[in-house]
Amino acid sequence: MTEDAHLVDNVESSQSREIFWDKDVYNLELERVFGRSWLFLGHESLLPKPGDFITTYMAEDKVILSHQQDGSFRAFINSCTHRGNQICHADSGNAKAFVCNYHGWVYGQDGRLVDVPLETRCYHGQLDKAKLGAKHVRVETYKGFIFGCGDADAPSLEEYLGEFRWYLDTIWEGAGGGLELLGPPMKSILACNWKVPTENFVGDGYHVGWTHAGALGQIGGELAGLAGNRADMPFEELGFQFTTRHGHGFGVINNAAAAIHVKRDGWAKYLADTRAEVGRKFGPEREELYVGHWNCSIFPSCSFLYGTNTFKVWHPRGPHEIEVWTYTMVPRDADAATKSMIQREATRSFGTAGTLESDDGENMSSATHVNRGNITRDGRMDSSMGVGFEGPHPVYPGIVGSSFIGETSHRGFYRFWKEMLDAPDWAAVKANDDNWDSVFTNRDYW
Ligand code: UNU
Ligand code: FES
Ligand code: FE
Repeated sequence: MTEDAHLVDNVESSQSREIFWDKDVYNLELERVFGRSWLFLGHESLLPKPGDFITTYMAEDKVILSHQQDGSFRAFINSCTHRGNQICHADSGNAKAFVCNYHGWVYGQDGRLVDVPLETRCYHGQLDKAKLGAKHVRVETYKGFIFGCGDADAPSLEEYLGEFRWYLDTIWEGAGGGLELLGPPMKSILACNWKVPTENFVGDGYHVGWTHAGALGQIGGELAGLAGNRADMPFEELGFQFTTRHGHGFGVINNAAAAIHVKRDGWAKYLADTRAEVGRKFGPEREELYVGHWNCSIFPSCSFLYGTNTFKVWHPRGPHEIEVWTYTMVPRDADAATKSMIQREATRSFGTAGTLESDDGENMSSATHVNRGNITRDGRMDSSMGVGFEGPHPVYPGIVGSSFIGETSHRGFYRFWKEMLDAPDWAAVKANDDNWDSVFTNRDYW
């Protein structure tokens, strides 16, 4: 199924429609993509105190993320090692221990099995509690963002983010205060494959002026000129697209950070007040990125719009459905009024019932479910926009596409997705580190 260019053809820049529909592809993704990647679990700001916990998912696996007494974070599978019942049913809270509803087994904040009702009487001293703790997954954090990974052989989170940290630091560290996430997340169900929103956020600059034409016209401001994708729009000067080693990527619209926000005084002032410090720390190119609008995906299933400041996880629910979790991303050191203004505007535009969110939803389910047709699902999809108008750049890491409207970051995402499906283990992925970008052929573009 994966040994050739059938699912993803990097030369033709096309993908089989099976990638959105086929159950075997999905099962392989659970193992080889979700089972081996670093997956977003939460942000320190969502569980600030020892004992604080949140429950979330790593793909279809339920997990508890728990703030330890020593300040570190641990994550373990939210399923009792006795008869498999879900251990914790709360979304979040502060707990000394987690008690299973079914027979009362008690797990500590660290996931160890600490107490079993009637232990001596019924187990006759034969139960080895040390072996029956909840199953742990690796946890690492980067600038307050907490990720989990189910593969002991995966590289560290920092290596996994790789050169993409050069970009992330611009906003995840920014002028120095960093970011926090406002929760609890809004939750909704979309009838689509998880890769449709991921590819949309990683680099679909093409749909912005078309799908969102009405909303952009209403909002007005910097992006109103995109509405309708007219021939006279400032195409080359709009921005760039980026893709990196492990499929993470984004598109940027220059000078448009706050463009989707109608009420934006506090946020626009925060950016104006802090951009010079970002320029001093990170240089002029990243100062420009800091005041641009980003549509971004972190491989495989975490996306955000910087500037609009919506932050999303696409939890897969089988090949044809996802659960969308939506947080708001705000600067930690902004004042309370600015944070709540950003949260209101992010919710208005990209919350569950947001104006732009609902523009996208129907396309996403349609692009998935149309493939139920036997003739349709046999076909392919095209992502060739801007092939050759991209390449390695003297300043920006990874591969850089020449415009915000292109499919450079789609190609980078699917290139790595295919690499993960094909690779027997992380050692095989690492073996490609020096030539991963050879599919982007125009070495002299920049
Ligand atoms: O819908 C989007 N992904 C988007 C909207 C991206 C950039 C600007 C506005
Ligand atoms: Fe692109 Fe229809 S025009 S999916
Ligand atoms: Fe959109």
